[in-house]
Amino acid sequence: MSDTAAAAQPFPADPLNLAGLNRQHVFDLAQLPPEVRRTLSATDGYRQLILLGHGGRQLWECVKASGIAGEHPIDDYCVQTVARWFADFLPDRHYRIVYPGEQTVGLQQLGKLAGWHQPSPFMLGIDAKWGSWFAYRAAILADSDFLPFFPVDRRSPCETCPSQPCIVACPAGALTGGAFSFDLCSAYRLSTGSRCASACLARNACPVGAEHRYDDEQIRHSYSHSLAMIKVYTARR
Ligand code: B12
Ligand code: SF4
Ligand code: SF4
Repeated sequence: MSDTAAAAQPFPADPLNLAGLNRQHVFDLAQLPPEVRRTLSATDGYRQLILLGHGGRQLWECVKASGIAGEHPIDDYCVQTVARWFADFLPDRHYRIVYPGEQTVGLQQLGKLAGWHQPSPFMLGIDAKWGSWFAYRAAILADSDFLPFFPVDRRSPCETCPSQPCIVACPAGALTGGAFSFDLCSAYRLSTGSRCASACLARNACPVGAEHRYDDEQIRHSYSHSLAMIKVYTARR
């Protein structure tokens, strides 16, 4: 057995999977490119970054079952779950949750490194299993000794998607011309009678991972948050 294997601790994935945090990736901080590392701010004293995400509907079910209410029930639930996971399985390890938090962690860049993220025309990451129905839920600095994970190898479904129904489905034409227009998307989402106030028709039209599409309540919840943020951005301009 190599020194690395002897020092490595097993990654307790099952409790995270049960809690709906069913995507996990461990990075050694030393392996991360400087531009990604910079987004984590102070990393002194930590060896690893643990990236947790969810795919599909289970997380929302867990959040509802937890009874956590408030403005950010998913984030609050995830922070509590991470704290419990460390207390139960890594009680002697130090950790710091950098996402959710105040700073903008490069989550999609981390997703690219983990193999979770392939670009889609509507700017969300996509992969062949979950489609776009996944998100990043926690990024944690830790002085853990897990074996770093290998990236998952899933090709971009967009490269072999002949009719690209997402592009056609966007009522704002925000995906035409080969680049996403945040301005067209936002203007349409904010317009009176918009069909995208609480959903993205392009995302809904993508057939990949359609069985993992969030339920309507979760979609409404998330999209009303992003619509509120778009209103704030627009008011500042
Ligand atoms: C700011 C932000 C937004 C802004 C986008 C403004 C803008 N033009 O960047 C707003 C509020 C509009 C937004 C909306 C949504 N977002 Co958002 N957002 C973020 C956030 C917090 C920061 C992105 C950022 O600035 N990164 C820093 C810069 C330096 O990185 P970057 O590599 O240059 O930019 C990347 C992203 O910004 C992205 N990007 C650029 N423009 C846009 C525009 C949109 C609409 C989106 C989604 C992404 C995106 O592509 C870049 C290349 O990787 C990230 C979380 C994070 N910490 O990364 C989530 C994140 C990108 N969003 C996410 C999601 C899911 C959404 C929504 C679908 C949420 C919802 N259900 O409503 C909507 C999109 C719907 C829509 N059409 O409006 C997910 C994507 C998951 C995935 N599968 O890839 C992320 C990663 C959050 C998470 N916890 O998982 N978001
Ligand atoms: S509809 Fe096709 S091009 Fe659009 S996101 Fe899905 S796989 Fe990619
Ligand atoms: S939210 Fe609506 S306008 Fe924006 S990209 Fe999706 S379908 Fe197009």
